[in-house]
Amino acid sequence: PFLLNVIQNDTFLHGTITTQFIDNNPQLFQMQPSQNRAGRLMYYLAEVMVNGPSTPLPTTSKPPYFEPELPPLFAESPTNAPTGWRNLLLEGGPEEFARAIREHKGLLLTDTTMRDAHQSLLATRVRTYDLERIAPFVSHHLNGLLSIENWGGATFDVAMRFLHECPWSRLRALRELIPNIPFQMLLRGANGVGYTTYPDNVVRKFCELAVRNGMDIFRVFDSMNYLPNLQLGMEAVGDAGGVIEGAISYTGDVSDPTRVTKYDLKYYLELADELVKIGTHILCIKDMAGLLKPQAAKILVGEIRERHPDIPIHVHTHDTSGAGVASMLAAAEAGADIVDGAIDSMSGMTSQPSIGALVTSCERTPHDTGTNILLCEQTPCNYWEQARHLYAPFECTVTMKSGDSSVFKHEIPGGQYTNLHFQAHSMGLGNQFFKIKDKYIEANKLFGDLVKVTPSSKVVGDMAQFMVQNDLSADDVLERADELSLPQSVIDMMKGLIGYPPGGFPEPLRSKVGRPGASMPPVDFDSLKQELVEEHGNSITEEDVMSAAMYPKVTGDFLRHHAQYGPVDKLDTPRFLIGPKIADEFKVTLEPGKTLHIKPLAIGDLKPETGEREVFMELNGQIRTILVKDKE
Ligand code: 3PY
Ligand code: ZN
Repeated sequence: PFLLNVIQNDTFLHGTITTQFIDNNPQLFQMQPSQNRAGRLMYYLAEVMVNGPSTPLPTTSKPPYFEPELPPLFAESPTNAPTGWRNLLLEGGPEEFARAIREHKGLLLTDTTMRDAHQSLLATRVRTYDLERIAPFVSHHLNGLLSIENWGGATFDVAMRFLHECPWSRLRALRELIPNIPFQMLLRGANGVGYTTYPDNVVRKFCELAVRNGMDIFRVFDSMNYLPNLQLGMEAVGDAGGVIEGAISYTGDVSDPTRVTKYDLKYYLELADELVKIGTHILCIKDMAGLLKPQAAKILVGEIRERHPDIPIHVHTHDTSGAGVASMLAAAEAGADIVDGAIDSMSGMTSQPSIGALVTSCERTPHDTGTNILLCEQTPCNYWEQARHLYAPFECTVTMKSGDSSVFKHEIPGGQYTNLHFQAHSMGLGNQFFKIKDKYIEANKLFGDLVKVTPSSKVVGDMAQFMVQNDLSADDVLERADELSLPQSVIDMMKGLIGYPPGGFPEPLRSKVGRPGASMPPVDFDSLKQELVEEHGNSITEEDVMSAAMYPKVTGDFLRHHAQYGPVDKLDTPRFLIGPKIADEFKVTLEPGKTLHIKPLAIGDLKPETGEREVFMELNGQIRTILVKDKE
């Protein structure tokens, strides 16, 4: 539009311009948001320079302007990556893959750095940009990993909502750079990658598209271990051609015989039997809060191993209490094939236990991981140690200084623990965090002792906060449930919208709150697509339609943001978050061979008549002026 405006101007066309032409016609030289990617990005940068971050920064910490260092890559092309477990999976299919895992000597590892670790430590904010930079190194040097967890859980929502980037593009980009290591995602059963139950056809189509975009292994769980929901997710994965990893979400303590609970060893063993019966390729014990003590791991894994000698067992934990490494070693001893860890500098506390600690602890034992520890210690660890600084505004360690063995009592899952801790501190109630933990325990009891993991954990957390805010005891809630304005999530859960816990919900709370909801009609993808095309144009893909089926509002906002501001995922993280500095030249690579050189020059004075400011920037050597409304 910049050029068009000028060359369509009559005075300009008739060659009668004077030196005042520019001064008299500033509108012709001002860029508007446009279709052109460079123009839209310039508009984004100008907007952030004038009005501040496009995504909320929860703390005052600022990211430094630097790029984490990478070693010179001697073999960076994905086409000459060494073979890994994915080659075997692609050749043999899921059953053969599972067989090979069982036959493998030594402990196998899943690296969660690209999903759960940053979900637990950095509020899920790690951007595709920083994942892509380390990806070639991972592909070439960590090819012994059984899998990389890099998608699902909260990453889907956060990518669009806060990072203004497309989760599907992230998956494709990483797939291209890491062709040899299986990718793994977290699927919340019938809740897909959302917080509520979706119609069956949404979950099915989601899995199809995920496989088509490069996903391999699907860890399927249900927040209540509700078998029909698990089964739906597992069948959807199987039909899509993915590896089914049915998960038992673990709570309580199977090593404590004095504990009277519905989640005893028998409960887990029966669930394991069911998951095997409905065709899981791999069986996962998903210890989302880090409650599986070493002794419990030994009992649970040992028993399952005996009952199901052919099924690979994969154990996931969080290191909240600090017992994570010990538990994973005990799981390995008892017959687990695969455990989850995170690169050292992204491990510990509410994240996964450190891969470095796991690898070194297994050296020269029957569980030797065979992973090259030196590389593991050096490059990815250094990279993530530096990259974490870019996410300083989201860093959990701003408030959280240590692990917490009281997790064995309150049972708050890793990611949620970080969130609640952070929220308490940001409301100035840091020294009241213990109250939240206490109410979390009470709320859980009110609901009849739930397995707590997204979304059931969110409901317990909402209830705990509600009880703290309104100074309510469990008895108060029981007496007055029909008159209190309980959080919507609580009401929805009681109606059965996210499934049913073993034994159902306790009375009288359930009848005071409501009845199970009606079953849901399938989503009509064609008409949804049509609606999206009408609003956002012809470039809508099947993947966009799926995003909209799960997150209608978030997806709409994301698509509008993209139309207005372009591919902001191509900006480095500090400039994406807080904008560029004046006079500091930097590069943006839109695609190989298409690089923009940008240098912000100045921000003009506020124009009182319009409330706007001009931002002057150099783009590939040419001066551009961008007009931005100052929202102050
Ligand atoms: C998620 O569902 O996002 C989880 O990480 C559950 O553990
Ligand atoms: Zn987890």
